[in-house]
Amino acid sequence: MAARVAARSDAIRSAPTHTVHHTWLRDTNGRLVDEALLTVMRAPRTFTGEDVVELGLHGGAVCVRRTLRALLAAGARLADRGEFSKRAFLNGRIDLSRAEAIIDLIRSRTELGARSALAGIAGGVARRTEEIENRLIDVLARLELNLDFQDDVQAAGREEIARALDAAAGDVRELERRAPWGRRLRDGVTIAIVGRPNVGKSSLFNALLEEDRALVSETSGTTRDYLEAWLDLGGVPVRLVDTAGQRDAREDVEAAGVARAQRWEREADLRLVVIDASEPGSPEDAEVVVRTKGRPRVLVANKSDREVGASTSGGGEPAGGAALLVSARTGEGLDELRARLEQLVREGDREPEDLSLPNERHVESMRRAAAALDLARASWQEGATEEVVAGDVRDAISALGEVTGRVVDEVVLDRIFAQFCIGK
Ligand SMILES: Nc1nc2c(ncn2[C@@H]2O[C@H](COP(=O)(O)OP(=O)(O)O)[C@@H](O)[C@H]2O)c(=O)[nH]1
Ligand SMILES: [Mg+2]
Repeated sequence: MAARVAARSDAIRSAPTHTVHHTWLRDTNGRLVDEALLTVMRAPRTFTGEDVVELGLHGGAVCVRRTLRALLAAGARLADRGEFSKRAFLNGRIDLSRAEAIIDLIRSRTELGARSALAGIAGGVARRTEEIENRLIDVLARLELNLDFQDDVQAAGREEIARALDAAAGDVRELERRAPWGRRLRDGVTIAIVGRPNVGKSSLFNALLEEDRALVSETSGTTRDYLEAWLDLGGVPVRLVDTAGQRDAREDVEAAGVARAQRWEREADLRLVVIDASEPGSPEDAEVVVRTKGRPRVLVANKSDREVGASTSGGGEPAGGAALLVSARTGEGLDELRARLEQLVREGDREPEDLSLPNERHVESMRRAAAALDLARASWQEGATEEVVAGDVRDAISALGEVTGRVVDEVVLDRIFAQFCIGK
């Protein structure tokens, strides 16, 4: 196919594997399209395990579009989403957990997320589950053997099998326990900045991002829609959302913004509730504090640089007794705020040393494997027959086999590869 658009097509057709060739690309009408470097890689040592040609083009969207058009006219077709990875999987070049880790790497938003994805591509999760599977296959073999032996050997064997089942269940659960970190790194955590107008939400948004993203103004109701940006807090990708100040809106557009702010306030994983330190006793501040009570939140009193009561009558209880005093203007308290947010998004967890982190699909398989192993242990202790216990062990092995895709159904495959972008 590539030879149809490339000059020196004979040389390219007969090129040895893993060689790079300079060439000119022409469309079917013979018009020059681009100058390119063409890499020839022949099966089986390629990503998909099939013959592959890669084109290195001059940058720019136009070159790519023209080359693509020429290739399509010459009879090529566009790949489906994830088609290359799916072929690699079907040809046995990568297992399913590695294919998923490729998606994780492409989507990663923090250094830690990328490191974890790379650990997955290197086979971290796959190796652990395969190792447990192998031990369980040994247990199966022992169960078979046990049937053929006399009583004293059998007694020693019984104990060993019980221990092996215990250890396997323990190891599966240990892997499963890392799942929250996997979820955190893959999905990120959403923090919504909420409060009444003019308390400094947008100023804090900018200060946390260390860039001027949101408009800041003395005029109330400046932020109408919401704004979002990604932030790295201790390795966790955080989607920070700046919302419109909540009040009885004067016009439709603002009312729509307030409705969105309310939705963020309800649905975010964590709320950064901002009140004005210079206006203690503000009834609107008291409202947001009460409204967000009992939900994950950090209360901050902003404008700590200003004199208290500068613009109100003062008096009454300060709305946020336990609020962290900060100033978006001077930066006071921001390090502490960052540290507090970081601790909350990590839910107090230190990151695991081994960054091979199972995803939700893996966890679902691991739960079933652990449950089957629990059954096997219980039956074994109660003196069930080898056949019965072997059945449970086989269930555990096939559940674990879903992680690498050794045992997997077509629907699951389609769902996984549909998450890829085209060209991967
Ligand atoms: N003195 C002082 N003024 C602030 C501080 N943070 C925000 N402001 C001012 O308060 C006004 C409203 O800020 P803005 O971030 O737009 O508030 P928002 O409506 O809650 O998004 C602007 O005039 C800001 O300059 C602060 O820490 N100290
Ligand atoms: Mg604002």
